[in-house]
Amino acid sequence: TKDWNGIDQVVLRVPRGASARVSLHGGQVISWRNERGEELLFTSNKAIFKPPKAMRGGIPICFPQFGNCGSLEQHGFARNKMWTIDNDPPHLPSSDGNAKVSVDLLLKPSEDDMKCWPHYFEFRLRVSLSMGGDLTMISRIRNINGKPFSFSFAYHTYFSVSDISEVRIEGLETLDYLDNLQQRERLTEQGDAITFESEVDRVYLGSPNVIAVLDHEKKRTFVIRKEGLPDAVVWNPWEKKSKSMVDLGDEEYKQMLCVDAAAIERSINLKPGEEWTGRLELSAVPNTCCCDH
Ligand code: TA6
Repeated sequence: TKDWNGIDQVVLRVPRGASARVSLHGGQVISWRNERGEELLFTSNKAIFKPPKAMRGGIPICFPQFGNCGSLEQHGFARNKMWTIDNDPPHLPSSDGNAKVSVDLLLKPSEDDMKCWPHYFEFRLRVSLSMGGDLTMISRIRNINGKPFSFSFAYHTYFSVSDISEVRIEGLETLDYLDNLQQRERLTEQGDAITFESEVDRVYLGSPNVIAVLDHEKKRTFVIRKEGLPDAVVWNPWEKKSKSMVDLGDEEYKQMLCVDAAAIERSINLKPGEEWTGRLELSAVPNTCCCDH
């Protein structure tokens, strides 16, 4: 299908009705719906659909750099480039036996990109996106016989929540984190769950591979399962920062929460011929009970 600027999108739909939609601009997932057709990802009403800028929301891919700790644009170039569909992807057995629909997207270097990152011509980034009961993204980055290079990576996931003040994150307790609001100072999480009363912008280090985002009002829990992604970014801009963002409504911070499976603290280094894999599996399950425990 075509999208807002005539840019190709791929829609994955499973018989039970769940679906996902990914744009070839940036390889960005821009919609993930459950079997009842409810949208599970946040997209700003003021999102700017104007390539090369990434649209605010969904799941932008941050590569080869997270944030602005490097020489490249914020979060690297991958989310601002045109990707292609691999029509003959390597077959991979589905991990849980569920019927899945999938698509493989490729980011290949282009002539004019080679200037912005010395290794641009030496890597291939493949994202295998599949829908079963859950949404699975497997990114594979290969150094195709160039010089060794290193990178950081994140699935910059915008979850749709009913009211940020009714949301809690479980699984990051006791971890150290870098606080982007305090010059990336290294602190330790004290709480028994993360709740939100103000702007939060943190990189949790060495996080476990399962994180739960509980939306009390929607009686829904997002379960994040990750492999090869040791860190987790938690971000909500809150009111003041939202007002300074042209592509985010003043009140929209209440309906969004970024929890990004990431590899940030320690860059990933690839020698020629080596490949890295970062796997993300998202599911949205009804809260078993609505009691606060
Ligand atoms: O998610 C962490 C973060 O680096 C925040 O500091 C904020 O800048 C956010 O990403 C959004 O970045 P973007 O480039 O998508 O506006």
